[in-house]
Amino acid sequence: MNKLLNKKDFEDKLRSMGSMYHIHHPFHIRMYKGECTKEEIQGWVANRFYYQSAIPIKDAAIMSNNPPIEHRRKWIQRIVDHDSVGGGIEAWLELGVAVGLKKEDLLSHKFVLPGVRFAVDAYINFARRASWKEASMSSLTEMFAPQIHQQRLDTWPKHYPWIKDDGLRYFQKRLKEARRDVEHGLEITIEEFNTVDLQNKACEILQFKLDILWTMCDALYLAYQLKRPPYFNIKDINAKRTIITSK
Ligand code: AHQ
Repeated sequence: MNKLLNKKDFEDKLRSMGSMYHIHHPFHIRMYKGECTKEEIQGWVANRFYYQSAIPIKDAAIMSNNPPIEHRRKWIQRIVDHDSVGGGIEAWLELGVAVGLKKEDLLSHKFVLPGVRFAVDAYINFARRASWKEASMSSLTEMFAPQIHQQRLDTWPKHYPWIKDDGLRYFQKRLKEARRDVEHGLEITIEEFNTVDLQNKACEILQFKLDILWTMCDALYLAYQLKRPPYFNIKDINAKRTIITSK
């Protein structure tokens, strides 16, 4: 942008970037159309656990970069939502069991693809290095998350009846939490990114986070849909990361 946007136009500009949200990635399109195999779903759940585990670490990094207390009081809830007993991390482990994996398969990160690991680690390292304001606003891809959680709740029971309903608790839980977190993230962003340069910077950061989510789907699509996991063409190696459900 080359002129300062008012608050509404700035929010609209950020929301317009939803056209690049990973809900539009071929991997997610296959998923909500019911075209994913059991292995693709298992691979997604096992790899996304690495992302989910990173969220409270990322949020703690933001807290360590000293936001004002009125923001710390709200931001700490994000860590509680994930790490508490019965929280998001436990709910995702339940999802892992519901899709036929062992909790250890997720906790060990043994199925995490290099592309997923690099994208997630880039997010954590960004949050450690960036100012609390920049790292806070990078969470705003969640403006688009309620739609993707609802889409899973609406389509998985029909398309993937082999997945026990109690595995979907995470998506249900996140619907409300995401909306609350986005409200706070937007409040910070609209307030703090208040010059042309800062508004452009905010768009760059949101693009970076959209890229992280898209790149994770790219790695998953290559490995599980196209059956091209890393080193797929190299014989006799033991760096297998895909999930062999049939054997
Ligand atoms: O489960 C998700 C979650 O807890 C968060 C926190 C937030 C952040 O701080 O970056 N982003 C996020 C997201 C979650 N789920 C993703 C999904 O597709 O299920 C979406 C992701 C996001 O939109 O950033």
